[in-house]
Amino acid sequence: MPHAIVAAVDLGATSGRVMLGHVGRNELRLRSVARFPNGPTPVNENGRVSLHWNISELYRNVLAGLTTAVAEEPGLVSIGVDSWAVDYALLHQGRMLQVPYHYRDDRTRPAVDTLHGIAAPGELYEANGLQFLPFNSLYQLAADQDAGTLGLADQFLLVPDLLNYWLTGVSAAERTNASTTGLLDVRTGDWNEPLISRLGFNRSLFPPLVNAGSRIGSLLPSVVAELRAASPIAVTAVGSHDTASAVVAVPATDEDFAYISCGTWGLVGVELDGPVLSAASRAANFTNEGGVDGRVRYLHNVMGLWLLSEAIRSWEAEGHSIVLADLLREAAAVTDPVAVFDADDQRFLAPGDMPTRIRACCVENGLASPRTKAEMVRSILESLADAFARGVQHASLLSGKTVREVHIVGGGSQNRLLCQLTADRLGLPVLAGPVEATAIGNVLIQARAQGLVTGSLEELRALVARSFVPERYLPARSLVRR
Ligand code: LFR
Repeated sequence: MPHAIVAAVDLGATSGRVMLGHVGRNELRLRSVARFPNGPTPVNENGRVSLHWNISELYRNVLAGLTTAVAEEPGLVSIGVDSWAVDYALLHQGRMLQVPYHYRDDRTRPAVDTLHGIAAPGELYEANGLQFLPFNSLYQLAADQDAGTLGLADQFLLVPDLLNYWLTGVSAAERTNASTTGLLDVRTGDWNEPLISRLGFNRSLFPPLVNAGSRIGSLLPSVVAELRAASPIAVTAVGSHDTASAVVAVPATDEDFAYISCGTWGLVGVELDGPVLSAASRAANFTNEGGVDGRVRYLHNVMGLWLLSEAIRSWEAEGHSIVLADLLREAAAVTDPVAVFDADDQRFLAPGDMPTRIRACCVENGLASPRTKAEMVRSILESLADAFARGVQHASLLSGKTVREVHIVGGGSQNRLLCQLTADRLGLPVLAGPVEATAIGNVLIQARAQGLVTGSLEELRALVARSFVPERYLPARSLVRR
């Protein structure tokens, strides 16, 4: 039975990891070889606090992780990189011009209005099918244009494309992630040249598009030396948008499923063969992002575990020591009703004091503010579960797809209270796990490119379901509303 080893580099907004995947026709095992923290670095920019990714530190950690991977498995045949979406580097003749901005930086505010003056939101939706998020790359590019940096650049590389360029010297734009720029034609999946030129961007900035599963190149000799690799290693394009990789690894065995990829964000939706571009879909702010194998990830961004992690960060900054497991146990024991606030409220996007913002949101909406930490956590989880349930219902209604079960994958699948509350509010079974869905999806697409596994996404998902059996949460009968 053929069997091989590939490495997944998976970069999330709060942590990155390098994982080794052992894959054969009936085998799928992953093990972590490196984990490192990630997050925004605040920097003074003319009196404004700007937020950036520490990209060279991230890359250093990736190289160190890959060095360990090669030392442990000298037969490693391929590497694939995924990360969060929308953020990018601008380069001139291969030289990075600015430290990439973090999508939670608010520099796009004026640019959004300027850009909408050129292309109205309805027209943009018709062209790119994306939900409005103020950080979609096209708004960031408009901000860079106003700042004068875009004019200096000859290349735009999204974060995983930048890392692939540093590893191989090859510039390419992987399609699933490129779909989050707002500059792809939602119907053809190609760069939308008329839109690009109308927005005043130079078409030559954008590298050739490649599909997940294609070979990007070989490691540069300097990287081979750094990793102390003795045999050739390919760099393979995977679903380089982390959510695209996570959706590949949803362990669905029934085709009538919805998914919630829950980490920093909660990405709630269904997989479709074609986009939904109706006025109702735009009003509900649903997105048609590119999936692996030409599928459409029809989903909505819910604020996700960011609400919880940022609340904990605020409490810790005030000197409290927080043990997450204790906090979740206390939240589960809360019996009084708590506020269910709108987890989608844009005020929660930026870093900062989350409990104060949540209380303000409750007061403005006539809800009783949570009084204790346990009530605050319960209120966050109830509000997330509510937003998840609404997201699934909207996705089903707007796309016409039947949903009989809901998969929660990613870090949030470990949060038992959140899984149960979501099942209760939906009145549907929730299947939780795998936690490392993104890395698994990354590994599987490399393995398929190497010929170690074959078949459709459904076949890959069946392998995931056999290898990582999800935990089932049934809705509490008393709460079933539909
Ligand atoms: C999740 C994610 C979302 C995207 C957000 C910002 O990690 O990739 O899909 O909307 O981060 O890039």
